[in-house]
Amino acid sequence: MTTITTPSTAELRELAKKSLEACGATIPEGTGITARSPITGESLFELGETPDVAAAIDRAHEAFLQWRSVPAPVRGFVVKRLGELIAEHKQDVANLITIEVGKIGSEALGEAQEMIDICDLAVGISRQLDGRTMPSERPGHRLMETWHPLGVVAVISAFNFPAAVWSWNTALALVCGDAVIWKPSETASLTALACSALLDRALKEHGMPAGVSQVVLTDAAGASVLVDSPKVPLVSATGSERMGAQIAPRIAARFGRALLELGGNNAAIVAPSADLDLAARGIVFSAAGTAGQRCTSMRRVIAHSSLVDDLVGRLTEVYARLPIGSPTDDGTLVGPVINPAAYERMQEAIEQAVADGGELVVGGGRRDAGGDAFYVEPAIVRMPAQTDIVRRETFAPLLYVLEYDTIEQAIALQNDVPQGLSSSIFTLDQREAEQFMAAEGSDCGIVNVNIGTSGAEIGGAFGGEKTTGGGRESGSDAWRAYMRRATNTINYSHDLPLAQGVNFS
Ligand code: UN1
Repeated sequence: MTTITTPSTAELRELAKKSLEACGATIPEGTGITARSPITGESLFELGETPDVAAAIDRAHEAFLQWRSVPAPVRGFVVKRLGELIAEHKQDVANLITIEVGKIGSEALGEAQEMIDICDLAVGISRQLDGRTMPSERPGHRLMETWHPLGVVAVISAFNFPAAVWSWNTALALVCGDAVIWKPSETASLTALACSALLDRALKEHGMPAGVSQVVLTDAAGASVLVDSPKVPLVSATGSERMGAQIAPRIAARFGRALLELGGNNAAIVAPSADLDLAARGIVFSAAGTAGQRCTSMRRVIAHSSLVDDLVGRLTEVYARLPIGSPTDDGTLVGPVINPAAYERMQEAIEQAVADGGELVVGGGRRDAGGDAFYVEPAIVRMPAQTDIVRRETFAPLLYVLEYDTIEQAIALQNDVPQGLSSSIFTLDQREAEQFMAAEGSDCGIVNVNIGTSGAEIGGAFGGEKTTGGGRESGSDAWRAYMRRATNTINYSHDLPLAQGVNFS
């Protein structure tokens, strides 16, 4: 095993402390939650659990009653300030993301940038929470709709985007007039404390109620209180399909709304006309970047039989020299996976794929950094068919390669998985690209041409179909999920004509 050198846990702890302090965050005293770094695999701090999630809901609800009456553009000022504070503390937030989830510097800064971007977008939206006006069938009447704040929104976020996913939800929910309770992943509490401290500051500077934003450090039992509370009209949850399947029926049973962003099994089709250099670069970023731990990470390549050998050859060459190491080193492109379980699941998936007739072409080994830190070599497995293991999401840098002969076959393979988040095609043939984006093409929420599956901008709606959960966050009109719609019929005449020509006199 090649050895990896990392900073010491004491050094990471010191940097985390400095970054937290700079953001105005304090570590809650007590026990219950352990902050750990995948860089060394050791614990950083013990944190106190939030004792009473139900009380946090009550506080948020109280604050909501005031916040909903603040004009939306004024709510936008708070979000604008949040964006400024994140920009000011971009490096601090990025440090915490690197320390806690192992992202390389550029990707951690990219995540902080994504937060600034969504704040900008939300500020603009705060002046555009528009409803439609429709013609009424009755003379002297007007028909229109008004969008109102919804209430308390619970944001349950995963470890892999420990800050950005909160900000997508929160920036929009705030301008929409909602209060937000954030239940971060237990593996990313420090990042959550820093980000919520910045929002607390923005709220305070604008004289707004503190209860509008709260973070609860808690486990699945604490999350259940949010999921089951009738005082939480919307639960926006990012995580595994298993988690989604557990909470969705419970939210539905109380007629709450769920915005789910669950698994992905994202594929790229590489067609005969593809620019192979571009395709290889796009694939490597999406499949090996973030150590394969994005919902949008590329898990499958579906390559035309005429070029599959060439493509696999190119990818193998790049994979063999990918700089794997501590994310605190400038040259590193692949940091650690989050925990030992992630490594084990990757090994099991490789074993199963090989048992199914697959060929491990490159990677899969572990690089020793000592202890419980897990640095893995991104792997490529060529598969004879899309077997069960390929149809499952393994949250690690593991890429399956399949081949096809006709574009119809390729699209059928792309769609023949339970998940429906992101997809892409590398082609210079416009017919093929259009076919892929058409109704009978990719069934995913994100359908790209000549770029990989990951790295979406915040301007578009983000989310996917099937077991991905159907939710849409971030740009376009995703804000509507955070509001309730009232349809208004206004009679400005002296008569009372009834709709559908009904006569009642
Ligand atoms: C996620 O992995 O949960 O499109 C979100 C991307 C990022 C967001 C990923 N903008 O890869």
